[in-house]
Amino acid sequence: MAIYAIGDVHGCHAQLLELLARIAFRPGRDRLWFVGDLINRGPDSLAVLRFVRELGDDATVILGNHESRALGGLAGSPSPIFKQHMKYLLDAPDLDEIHAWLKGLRFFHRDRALNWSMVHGGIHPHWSLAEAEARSEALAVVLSRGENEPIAAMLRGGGDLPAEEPPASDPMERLRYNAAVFTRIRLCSSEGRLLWPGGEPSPPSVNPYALPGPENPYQPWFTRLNPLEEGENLLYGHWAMAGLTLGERTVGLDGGCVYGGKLHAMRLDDPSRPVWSVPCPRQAQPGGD
Ligand SMILES: [Mn+2]
Repeated sequence: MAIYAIGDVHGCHAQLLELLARIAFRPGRDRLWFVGDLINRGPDSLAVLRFVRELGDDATVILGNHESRALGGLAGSPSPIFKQHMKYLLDAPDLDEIHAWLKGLRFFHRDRALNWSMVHGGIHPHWSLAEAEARSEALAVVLSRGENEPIAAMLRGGGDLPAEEPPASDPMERLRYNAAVFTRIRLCSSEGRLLWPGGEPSPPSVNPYALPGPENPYQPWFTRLNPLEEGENLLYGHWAMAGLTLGERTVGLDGGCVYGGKLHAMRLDDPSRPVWSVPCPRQAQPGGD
């Protein structure tokens, strides 16, 4: 058995199949980890969803901000822009099956035997992996209950995300903050305050999507991370403008495939961490989440 992690696919079905051919993926024997954002922006999100879902136990998938947004929209009253972006999903004859499958996915995955964890955006630098697991479970409970109102509130978008964790007296906003951290975190101050795109006014020099310069008060979350438990490693996606980021303990796998970059796979159960990459044509303009 081999275990491969795959970066943000964003509907690039043909490139996913090409990458699986490149790694000589063996269904029923090998395992695939997907860092989230299977869907949107690219040409064939529905084919990617169906393909990955049909992999069954061969695939471990976590929620990206795009799947989270899909779940939030399906639970609430979808905006016109949501209906436009997600028309392929809303019109799909197998929407109910896909929706049920998405609701069963987690925001964070940890494999203690492999010593790898996986998240789409990241974790708050002050959290331990155990704390991230607990927070992810609390979110999964709300999804598994299947009640629309709390799911819509928990996964609500908007530019009003707080820079710091809301008080315990506001449990729903806490859940919403945790879901946003898992799927969308990028920049963090030395005090642990988060910078959200469209959120509180950021220093004019900060592009919330790009890697900041060294003088910037906001730095990537993974550079401020508490030391991970001995031997533990953390895999993430989401940061297309940073591209493949091979850190010692953290690995960023989003190669911006949908923006004309690459779709990457990395073998997790091989200490040399080999990487395979497939180039992709540009299907969308960079910028945004
Ligand atoms: Mn993303």
